[in-house]
Amino acid sequence: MKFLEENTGEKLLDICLGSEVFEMTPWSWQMMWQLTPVEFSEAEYPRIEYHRRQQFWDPIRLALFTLAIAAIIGIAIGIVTHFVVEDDKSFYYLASFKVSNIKYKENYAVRSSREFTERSHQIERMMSKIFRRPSGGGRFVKSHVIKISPDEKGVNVLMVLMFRYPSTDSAERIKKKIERILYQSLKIKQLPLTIYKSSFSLTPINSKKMRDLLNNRCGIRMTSSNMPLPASSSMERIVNGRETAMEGEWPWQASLQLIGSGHQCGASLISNTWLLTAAHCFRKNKNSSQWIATFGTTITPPAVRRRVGKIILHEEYHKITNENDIALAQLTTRVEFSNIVQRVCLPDSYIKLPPKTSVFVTGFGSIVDDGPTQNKLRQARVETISTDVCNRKDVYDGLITPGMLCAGFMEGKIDACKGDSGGPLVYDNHDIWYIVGIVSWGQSCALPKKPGVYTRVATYRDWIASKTGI
Ligand code: 4AZ
Repeated sequence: MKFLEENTGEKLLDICLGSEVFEMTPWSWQMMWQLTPVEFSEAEYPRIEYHRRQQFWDPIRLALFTLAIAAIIGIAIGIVTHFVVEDDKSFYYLASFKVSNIKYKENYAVRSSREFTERSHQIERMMSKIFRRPSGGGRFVKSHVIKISPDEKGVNVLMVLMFRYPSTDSAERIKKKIERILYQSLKIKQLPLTIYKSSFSLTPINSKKMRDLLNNRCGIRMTSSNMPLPASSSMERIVNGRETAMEGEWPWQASLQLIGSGHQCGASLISNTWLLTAAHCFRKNKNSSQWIATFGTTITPPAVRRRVGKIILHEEYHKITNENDIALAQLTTRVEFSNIVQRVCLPDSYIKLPPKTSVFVTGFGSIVDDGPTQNKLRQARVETISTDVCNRKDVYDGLITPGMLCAGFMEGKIDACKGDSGGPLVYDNHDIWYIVGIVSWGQSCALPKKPGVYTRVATYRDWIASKTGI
């Protein structure tokens, strides 16, 4: 007993907690020392229990226990992945419904008309109100009206709705969810438009059908992510700005290149054959057979490449004053619209952007004054500046004519630069992008009180229509 007391003291416990736990029981101590079995005192019982528990972990039990733990961890990871990391997929639906409190107007048939634009924005806003609920989990992405047609009780609306749900979800199940949300809203929400519930139909469509339907629409970006564009940092500019995050973010951007000399200017796709650019881009060379246009976020490799068949400069372009710095280039073969290549919308001549409106400029131009062309497309958010301010003595001292538009910041830092010329300055109107400016000129790049000067596209809307029919 004494011996055991000595050998089952702290020392034994230490050993038992170590790797030799199965060997170092009181029994094994006893065997080791060739002793006869002994009785244990009351005080020893807990310790004996402890050792029994250790024996409970025989190798099979240990293996089973490990397996069970691994399974639990696996399931937990699966659940977390499902809810947190689950790959979201875009689901598209074609919705059609009757609205009773809209009287049909003839101009609804003209997609570029003010009537169609305003009415479809109202309908799209209403859809956002219905689906962009706090509990909606950001599932609703956007909607676009495709057609407003007459109906004896008002108008018929055809529109596409885009949602993002986990890829494991089914289009039919999502359809039911969408219908439930819509019907609830029709009952409880004060909506500006009266939709007949019985007229509402929703059809799941695939991304190709969605593209086909929206191809009739300009200025739509179909980026794989629908994350909003991050705000630009205070130091951002195409000079020092950020690269475009993904393919398809600026699908109308083209690079105009002289065969053998590479990128010269930017340009914007306004139809499947026409590019809008700056007249000064062709000062060196007006021979269309020497030019090519590429699309995609990198110059090399390009996503799409086309030859240029025709170049039209504005008849009144003045290289000294930079007035009417606008030109058109026609591709020899049309481009297929896709997620990567799309046309931008042309603004109606009535469009007027107030000062300090956020607009984006994109291009492959240099990031320092007189620097090299960038292979990866860059972008910067700038703000419109009123012509009055831009014509101030300390700014451009009266050089800004009605066909020009200033954008940037009075403190400088963010600007387009050499090589961005001819490229787009675009404005986002309810997810539809309009080209409001063409990079034209400026005193150096990103200097204080010397913002970028752009060709004001709205001024030339009729000129563009007269040359292209668009
Ligand atoms: C250029 O030389 C150029 N900062 C383009 C834009 C600006 C200045 C110069 C505006 O093509």
